[in-house]
Amino acid sequence: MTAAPRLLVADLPRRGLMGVVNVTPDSFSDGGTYLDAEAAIGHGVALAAAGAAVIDVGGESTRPGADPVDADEEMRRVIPVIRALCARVSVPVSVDTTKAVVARAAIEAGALLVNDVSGGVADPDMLRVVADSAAAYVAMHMRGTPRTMQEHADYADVVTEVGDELRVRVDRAVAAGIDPGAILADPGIGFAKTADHNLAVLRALPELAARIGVPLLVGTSRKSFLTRVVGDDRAARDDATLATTVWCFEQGAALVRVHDVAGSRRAVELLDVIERATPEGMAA
Ligand code: PMM
Repeated sequence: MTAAPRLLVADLPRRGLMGVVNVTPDSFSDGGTYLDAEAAIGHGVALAAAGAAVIDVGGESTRPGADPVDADEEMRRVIPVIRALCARVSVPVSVDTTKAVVARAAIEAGALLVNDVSGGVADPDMLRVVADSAAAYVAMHMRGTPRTMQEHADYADVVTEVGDELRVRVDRAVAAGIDPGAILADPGIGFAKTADHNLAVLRALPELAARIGVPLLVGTSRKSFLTRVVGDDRAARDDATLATTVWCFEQGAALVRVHDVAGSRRAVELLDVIERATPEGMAA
């Protein structure tokens, strides 16, 4: 029998923020900044203090065209950071990996959640490792690999196809023994999708959630499709990210993955205040 999950999606706060720690030389928006373990640990501690509900640690860049990293190098990057963060922060730590051996080592180091951008497709052992360790699981949608995914950005109806493909991945995770209450699905903004596909998916988040049947995690933070609307400078990308974060929460996302936790947290607090406001104004 599989053990009870050590983290359920219901344990996370409503409108939770997943703060990103990329321990990579080449990630999309913060590559190279936190390659040093001490810098990465300090950053994770700061994200937790700023109000992150989960700290997500990744050691392999998933930007379009990125070269793969072998498991030993990935573990060398992320395991010391995960171990230190688990000792120093009170929120759950997740590992962003597609490799079962990395997931297993991360769970042994204290990670409670495995964030798999391949949704169990890249490594045939992944779902079993997650199930055996009673960790929580994020099944993300992608086609191909980060190196090839943009060649697969071809859909007749992106919302239906992403929903159906994700549903299959979630069903496989449940069949492997992962508790359905410990699974999040992620439509994979920017993964095998054009800017138009990303916008169509964001527009249809409630429909996607209904199709898939588990709560959604969404990651739009600083992604290049935003530049199509707001232009390509860093401040504009952060402004656009915040708008999409608020959109995702208002459309029912359970968790949103962001780089700027402090700014997102302020926006979430405002959403909470507006929601609780009475006819007289701010609730006591
Ligand atoms: N995006 C990136 C990496 N990991 N994981 C999930 N679940 N969802 C995402 O959208 C996602 C991810 C790429 O962004 P980064 O390189 O800026 O971290």
